[in-house]
Amino acid sequence: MLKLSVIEREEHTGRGRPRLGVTVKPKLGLPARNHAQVVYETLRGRLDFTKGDESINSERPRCSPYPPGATAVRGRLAEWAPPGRARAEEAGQAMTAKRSRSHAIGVASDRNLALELVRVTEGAAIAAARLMGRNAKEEADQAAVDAMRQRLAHVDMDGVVVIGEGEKDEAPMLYIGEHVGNGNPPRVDVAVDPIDGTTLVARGLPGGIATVALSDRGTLYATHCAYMEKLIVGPRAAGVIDITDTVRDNLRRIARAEGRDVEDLTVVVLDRPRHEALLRDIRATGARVKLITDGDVAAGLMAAMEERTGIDVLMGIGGAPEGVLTACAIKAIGGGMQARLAPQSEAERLTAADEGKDPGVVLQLDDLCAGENVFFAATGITDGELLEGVRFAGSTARTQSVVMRSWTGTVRYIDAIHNMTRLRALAASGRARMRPVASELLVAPTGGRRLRSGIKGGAA
Ligand code: VTB
Repeated sequence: MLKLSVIEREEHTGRGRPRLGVTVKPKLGLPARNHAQVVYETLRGRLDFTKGDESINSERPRCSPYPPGATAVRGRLAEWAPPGRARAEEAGQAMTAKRSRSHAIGVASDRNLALELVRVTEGAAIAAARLMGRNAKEEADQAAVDAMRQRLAHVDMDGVVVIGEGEKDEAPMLYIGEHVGNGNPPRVDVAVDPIDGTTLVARGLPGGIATVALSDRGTLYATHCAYMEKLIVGPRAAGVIDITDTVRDNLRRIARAEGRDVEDLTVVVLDRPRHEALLRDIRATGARVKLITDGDVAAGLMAAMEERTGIDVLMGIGGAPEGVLTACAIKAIGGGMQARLAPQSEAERLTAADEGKDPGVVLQLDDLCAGENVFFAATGITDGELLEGVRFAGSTARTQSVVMRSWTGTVRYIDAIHNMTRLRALAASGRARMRPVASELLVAPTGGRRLRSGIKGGAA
């Protein structure tokens, strides 16, 4: 016997009646064809088919009519002949439309995609951490990319990489424009940095993280420029920053907003020759300085989460992709961020010009990330101030991650223990849906390629 749950919502369909929906529970285990038939009859009977409360792909394959997604049912609806192919196709489209609405990213379904993304960053972090301190940046990066890509494929989303490892020709995986996810709604822009701080990981230094962000399709700032000037603060000072103003005046206003003296502020800056004048200006105000060698995504997060980290401001020029990723997290934290493209070479100036972008223009947080539904996840690779790194102990790997969602502003820290013995066994038996990549399972890596587009690094 069929078990259907019928829901009534106050919300209207726009056709003069309330939405009256039917959910056919996947756990019933109906084969795709029978499931399609029930959905079809539901739609013909003028009910709305809804499936918003749970991830179809999270159902156990044995029970689910859907694997590898709702495509099977949609396909069935479209091909199902009686009582008329056209109507069946119509029903198929109706179902797709309903699903798109009910899966509006993170709102109607109240789905927190960041909780799914954390599995992606955990995998990348474990894979990269196996190669910590080997002075092998490319191998570590490759391992993180492999793991991240493998896991992204299982996320219920129709994603396009906007911030990635570079151009398709240079980066065979997670390249800009690559489609990721299983193709189901929601439609999202994806920003990835499988390792922010490859040098840190290669040298076993603190602060390397794996990170991913998602935002509604078309809402992330896309550029091929490599460098960006950034000014980041926490929520209390969000309204007082002005990247076009002097360092002194910015720090004075930030200190006032924080209810502190300028001397009490800590400003984090990438340790680069290009920041000589900036550092002089900061030191002249009496503010404290924290220099980092790499990893300005984590540093930007720390500046925005000043309560927890003791860092109040991030200033200076870092990676542009890192800037967009950071902006996604700042949206959830509620901090303040302004940026400007900061070309460091003639080639980069030409790139900006080709894109029709003026490096003088101030980019506000919403220019970098215009989405209302933004999800961010990061997992520590090496021990850092923001996150602990991966710890291996016999058959387990421990990870620490932070996940954020802009809609609610919730920030969660997630400690996880991964049973590598069991994962290894599942991988060997072919029963793991998400097969761990070689380096996660301590299998010797096969050698890597440098994936990231090579435009950075030419300048001081
Ligand atoms: C920063 C840092 C990154 O790039 O964004 C930096 O956070 C900027 O580029 O970890 P330069 O190193 O050329 O200054 C990274 O170091 C990653 O490449």
